[in-house]
Amino acid sequence: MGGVIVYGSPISTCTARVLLCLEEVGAEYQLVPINMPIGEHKSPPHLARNPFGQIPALEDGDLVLFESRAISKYVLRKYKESGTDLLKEGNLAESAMVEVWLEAESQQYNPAISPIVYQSLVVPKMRGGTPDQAIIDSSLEKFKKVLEVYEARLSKSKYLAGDFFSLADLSHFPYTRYLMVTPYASVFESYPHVKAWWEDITSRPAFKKVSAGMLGS
Ligand code: GSH
Repeated sequence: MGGVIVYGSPISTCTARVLLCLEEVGAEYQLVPINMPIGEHKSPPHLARNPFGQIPALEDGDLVLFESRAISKYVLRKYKESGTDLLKEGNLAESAMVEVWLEAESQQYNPAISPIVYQSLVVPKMRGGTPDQAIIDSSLEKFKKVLEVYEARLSKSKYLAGDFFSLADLSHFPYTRYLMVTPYASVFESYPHVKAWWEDITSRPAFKKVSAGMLGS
């Protein structure tokens, strides 16, 4: 099998981000599973790929990359001839807006949503523990403030960076996909433009395919 190699797990949010990019551009790739429950992500062969001992990592010949958002940009640049342009690098203003909303995803959206998903999904289903409701409640308050900003933005443009689908939208998928299988999915009901945006992006074939490999499908 040819193409790039992704080391990760289809249920991991950061792996899903990279797989979505590969699916969007129609690239040939191989997903090599890393067995996290037995600690394979901390083993010397994987530490050689990702020195932080995390997934995903991507290998393309001699080039080895980690950090899912950086890998995503590499994939989209490598396969730009596919005709799927999710970075808009030919337009200074559009590409800057893609970067703005990618940063918003990693610096604002992700820190607010990830503790909700971790406590309400990962802790009970994968760690056999009891969710910490205080963490969920305070994160929900933070997340609602972030969603207010998103609601205002998405009432002015169809997608986050403008009236075009981009990596900025795609990057929000993995954690939001997991929030939707928690008891807190209903938080989106108060934000109609965010809800419509979510329904739009999840109708894409790449999203359906990657989603099918995630938990709670
Ligand atoms: N910023 C990194 C990225 O975007 O790739 C985060 C990677 C990350 O947190 N990966 C998780 C992981 O490997 C799985 S989704 N966790 C195990 C650990 O941190 O030991």
